[in-house]
Amino acid sequence: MGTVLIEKDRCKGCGLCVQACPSHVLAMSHEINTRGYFFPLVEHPDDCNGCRYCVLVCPDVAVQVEHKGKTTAAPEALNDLSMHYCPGCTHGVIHRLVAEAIDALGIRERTVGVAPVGCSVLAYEYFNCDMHEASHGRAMAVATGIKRGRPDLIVFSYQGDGDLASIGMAETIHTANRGEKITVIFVNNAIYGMTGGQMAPTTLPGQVASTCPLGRDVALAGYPIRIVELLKELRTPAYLARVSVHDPKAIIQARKAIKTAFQHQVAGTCFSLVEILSTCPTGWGLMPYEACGWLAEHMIPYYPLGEFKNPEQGVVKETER
Ligand SMILES: Cc1ncc(C[n+]2csc(CCOP(=O)(O)OP(=O)(O)O)c2C)c(N)n1
Repeated sequence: MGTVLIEKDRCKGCGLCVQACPSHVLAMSHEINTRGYFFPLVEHPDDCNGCRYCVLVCPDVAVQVEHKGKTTAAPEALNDLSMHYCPGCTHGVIHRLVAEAIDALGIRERTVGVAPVGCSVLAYEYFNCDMHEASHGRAMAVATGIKRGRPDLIVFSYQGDGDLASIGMAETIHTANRGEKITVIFVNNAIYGMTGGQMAPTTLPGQVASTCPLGRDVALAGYPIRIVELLKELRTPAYLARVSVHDPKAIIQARKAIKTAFQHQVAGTCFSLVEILSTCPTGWGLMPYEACGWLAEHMIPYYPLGEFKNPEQGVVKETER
């Protein structure tokens, strides 16, 4: 049996933990916390099997579980701050997975992250490692400079789809093609979240956005760009994967892929990139759990998950280039 521990004033009331629990241990409160949100209550404590799904899906690091004498904890590579993201936005989950990978590899003291312009513009506040801000679309150029100047550092960029696949597309293609030894965390939520839900290069055909209220018309806007498939054609990238964070099992896969991408950099191989399908409940106009369902139903068929270049097949050693 497990024990669910909820830091209620950290919660933004998204309810994803309640939805994810296979044993229906949790239910939303009828009172609000100090921030004005409903929060989960442990309604059926005896039914907890310690699966930790609630911990995995919580974007606010507000839930921990004690099971068999072990208690989950927030990663050291994440600062103890409440994040500004909208309720249910999965940027918070992805931050935690990146921080967990940094902790697991013991690289926090020599890691530098590069934050983008987009909803994650304040990522530099949240990661407990050195961070640098880049202007819109230029995160990989900044990361390249840091890595070339200090090859001993582990350098990652954290970018949205507008940042990476629109204004930053040239940086993306050329950084990957040069095989810069950096790790890219690419958060694809199929929309420009920060600026009000405009169409992104990744918006799905027919998907409604604030600049295409009748849905993306591919005759006018073309088809959404599949970044991982595009980069796969280049010779140099070492590791390319697409994962999702819409449910606990997908999050476990995402955690593995993010760690593998960092491991590549630790091993000194080339460019690694993980595309992470992410939700934007506010921009999509959906409840957080509906947004997770929408992602599974609409995004995954267009953006298939998996490793597109893996360590066994894809590594081009320095000497071969
Ligand atoms: C040079 C420049 N052009 C445009 C903008 C406006 N702008 C800010 S964020 C953004 C897109 C953000 O979308 P995305 O990268 O997908 O990240 P999200 O907010 O969805 O996480 C845009 C167009 C800007 N800040 N600077």
